[in-house]
Amino acid sequence: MAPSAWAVCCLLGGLLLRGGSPNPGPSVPRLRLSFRDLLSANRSAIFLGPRGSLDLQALYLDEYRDRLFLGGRDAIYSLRLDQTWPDPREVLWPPQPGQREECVHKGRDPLVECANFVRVLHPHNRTHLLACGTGAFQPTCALLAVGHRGEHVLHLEPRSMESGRGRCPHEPSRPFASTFVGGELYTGLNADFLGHEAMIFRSGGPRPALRSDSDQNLLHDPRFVLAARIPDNSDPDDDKVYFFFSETVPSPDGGPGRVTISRVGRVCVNDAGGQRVLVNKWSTFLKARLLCSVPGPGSAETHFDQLEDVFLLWPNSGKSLEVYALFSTVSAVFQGYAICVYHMADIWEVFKGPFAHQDGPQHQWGPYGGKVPFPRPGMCPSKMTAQPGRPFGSTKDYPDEVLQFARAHPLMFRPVRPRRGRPVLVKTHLAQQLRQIVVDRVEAEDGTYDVIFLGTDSGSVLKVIALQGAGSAEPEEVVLEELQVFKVPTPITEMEISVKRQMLYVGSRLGVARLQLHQCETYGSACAECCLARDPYCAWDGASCTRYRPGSNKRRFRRQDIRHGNPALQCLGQSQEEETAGLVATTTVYGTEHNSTFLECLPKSPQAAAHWFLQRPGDERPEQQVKTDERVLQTEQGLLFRRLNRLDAGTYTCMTLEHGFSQVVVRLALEVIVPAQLDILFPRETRPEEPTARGGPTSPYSKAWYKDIMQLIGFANLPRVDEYCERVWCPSRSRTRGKQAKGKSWVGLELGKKVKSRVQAERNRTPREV
Ligand SMILES: *[C@@H]1O[C@H](CO)[C@@H](O)[C@H](O)[C@H]1NC(C)=O
Ligand SMILES: *[C@@H]1O[C@H](CO)[C@@H](O)[C@H](O)[C@H]1NC(C)=O
Ligand SMILES: CC(=O)N[C@H]1CO[C@H](CO)[C@@H](O)[C@@H]1O
Repeated sequence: MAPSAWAVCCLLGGLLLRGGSPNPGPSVPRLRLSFRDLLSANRSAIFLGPRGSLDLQALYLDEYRDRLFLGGRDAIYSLRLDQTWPDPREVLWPPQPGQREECVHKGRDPLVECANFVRVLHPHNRTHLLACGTGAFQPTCALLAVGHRGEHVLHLEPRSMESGRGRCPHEPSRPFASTFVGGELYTGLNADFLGHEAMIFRSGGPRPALRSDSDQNLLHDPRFVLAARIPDNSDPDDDKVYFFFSETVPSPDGGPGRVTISRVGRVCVNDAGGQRVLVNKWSTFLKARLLCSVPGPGSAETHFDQLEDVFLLWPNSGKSLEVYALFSTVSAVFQGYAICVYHMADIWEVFKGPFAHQDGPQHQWGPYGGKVPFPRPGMCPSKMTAQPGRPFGSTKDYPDEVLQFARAHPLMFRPVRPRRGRPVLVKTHLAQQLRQIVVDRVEAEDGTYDVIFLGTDSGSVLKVIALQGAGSAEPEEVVLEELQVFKVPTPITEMEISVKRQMLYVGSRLGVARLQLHQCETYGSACAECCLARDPYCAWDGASCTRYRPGSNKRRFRRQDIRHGNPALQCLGQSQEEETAGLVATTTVYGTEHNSTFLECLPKSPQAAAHWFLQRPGDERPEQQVKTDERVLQTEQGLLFRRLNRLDAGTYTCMTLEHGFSQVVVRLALEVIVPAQLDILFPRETRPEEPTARGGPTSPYSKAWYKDIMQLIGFANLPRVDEYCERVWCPSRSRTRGKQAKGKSWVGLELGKKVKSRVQAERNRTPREV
């Protein structure tokens, strides 16, 4: 299995690489905003608590009370969403006396494990939350008084403190999922001290606690990601709690070894266990595989089997719920991520389909072909089962035969396939890992788009759309923004969206950030820039780039084109700026013959491809595309002449092309100074200061004057290029940095003026032939 997986992975990697254009493709974020950019634009605000780090474990966004509750280390916080951020309340909740010492005594890490890490925060009733923490390896739950809506109260009810075993893991780090339904807490966790005993557990109500049967091997080393109640239909008796997780199971083809597989599992809310069989155990538990793979050459597929995160996109009305799932590959040699979308209706179909059956541990799995008893295992006691003459009002009434069958067949035979049979997005060769997913369905002028927010392990959030092509074409990925939410690289562990507030709440171990979903003015102040941004939230309103609101009466003025991002069509005559785009001022720059020189052109968007055109002096023909060769190189930052020739003189125009829209970025008139002129211009003692003493002894005009550009252009040296430029050649850069004047020569402008006046003076005095 391993070698073929290798081959497929590498092929996939290759295909994906080749699929992209050599220019920076759309998977490069069109806009990158740093931590500082976000803060200074009021796009984000951050809360790290009074000690500079919360050790955040749980986040509960309470839109009813307009509050954000945070579970940290030995503390819980409440932040008001409707006030100037953060206005916090804090309640300290350390472990019970003696527990910390006991935890250390049992050999646990005093810093990382022996504290009360609050991992559960759920609404209990209108005035209280249920909170559970690891309690230094003795899980504890308590009720937290938070007050009515409009109050900002926060305190623990001391008398409500009770054991949290089965309701909260012992450790802060182990994957865990929980949900609170009808006064009861459903958890998917490893419930024992050693973390070996995986189970789905229900507790907290008047009914006896229910758990999964540990003899039955229902769960194999699971990593729980999400638990949620999802109604099947309008009959509340049919309501189920769904669990999303990955597990490591014995190889399904009976071979040696174990494989990771992702699952959706479910139990009925009204499951009461069996009467003689499965007493106080789940009698309705079923699970199915969640498939997310990319077809490879032949029949080989690359599977994304490790579930990282799940987001439930609730429909407005009438439609079925959509499940967005973020997966990663399990392979040690190939790191890739995929996002697959599942219709809830397809998940229900799989649970209605055949059960998986295995004749023995060494046998292949197949569909169960025999008779399935009634009520069909997995069915909740409801109107369907309580038919006249069939009095199944509770799972306790189910015949033993049904419970035995359920016990032996917890797995469905068919996997759940994603919408369109493949991922909406595949990401490989990423510098970061992806951890969290949140999706917002946005109405735009030309359709509805799902904007995907991905939390990375380096403290940033990617904002992405996947454009579905016609027919079977691969979806096109557009990375709209990369937002560095946390100052230091730290994995993002929580993400919640408030559509009402148009905010994303992003948590890492350090703390939590509030991030606006969009800030349209950041894209620029011209129609073309707004259009090229292709952000479904934003449109050109005739004067600026602003939030697009469907159905508003200003609608006919709105310009937006998410699918094609074509400003030529959208922005015709929309602003002065576009009409005068061809009139970018020409800047004169100088280079010395036989030396290297560099003409810089920094496109606004990394997705734009730059092209250089040259108009030679006295040439009547229209400007020609610059021919590059060994001597003249085009780099991502501009045009590099390794050795300048006097015939290189002329006017260079750098144009960028993005979605068929071309824009003049910079226009530079290059004058070539011949060496003889220089010696006259700068007698040795009055030459400009040499930044480094690297000039060879034979060079009459030091090589250091230009420094070795090749070395500077090297990728690793990029920051140094700017620094160098700032210090030596561009003292006036900050003053001249205009909207369009992004280009500059390595000969600084001040210096350029000086040279020019000297050249003029010398020309007047000396014979032309120098
Ligand atoms: C920053 O954003 C918040 C939330 O949108 C808003 O309440 C606040 O007034 C803004 N502050 C400034 C200075 O713009
Ligand atoms: C919520 O539950 C707590 C504890 O059971 C109780 O004291 C409180 O009165 C309840 N609040 C409401 C509004 O029912
Ligand atoms: C590196 C390089 O080509 N340096 C040249 C710079 O120009 C002078 C003449 O002004 C040449 O002598 C150097 O060799």
